[in-house]
Amino acid sequence: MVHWTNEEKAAITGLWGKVNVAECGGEALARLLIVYPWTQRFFSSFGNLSNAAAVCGNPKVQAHGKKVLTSFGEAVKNLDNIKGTFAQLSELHCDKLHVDPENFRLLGDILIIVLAAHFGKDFTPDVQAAWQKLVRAVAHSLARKYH
Ligand code: HNI
Repeated sequence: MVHWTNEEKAAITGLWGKVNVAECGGEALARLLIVYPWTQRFFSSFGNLSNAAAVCGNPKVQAHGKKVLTSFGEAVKNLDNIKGTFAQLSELHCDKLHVDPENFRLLGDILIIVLAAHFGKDFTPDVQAAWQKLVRAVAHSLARKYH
């Protein structure tokens, strides 16, 4: 189990309270699809992903990004039980969707970049360190049911 200091918990929940989930979620998924184009193969039903502008303006990408970041928010609410929180989603991504778990790590790092861009100086090194730990824990939990 991941151990959190009170400072880390405060850094995570403090920033999360200011996150625009639709905006940051949409941007994070769009950037994942653009920066790592092979991730597009999971979203062949989403329509036009032919270039960066198409990806960013694709309503299905935006909606799914919001869904993913909303779900990520469950980790923030359950910092002491991230594994349990994502047990079912881990099974879904593994058994049904066959998403390579490396992609969870990539999305986590992209999310950090999106948060840094949105929050600028407020995204201090301490806040970043706590968030890096969080995105790793989420990626780890989602990858848990792979075998
Ligand atoms: Ni992910 C569906 C959460 C990362 C590919 N994903 C979901 C759903 C949630 C979710 C919630 C909806 C489940 C349902 O319908 O019951 N995904 C998350 C979270 C992360 C994540 C919390 C990481 C933080 N997913 C990824 C990554 C990929 C991914 C990195 C691929 C690159 N997810 C999918 C696909 C679906 C999906 C594909 C199904 C989409 C659809 O609706 O067709």
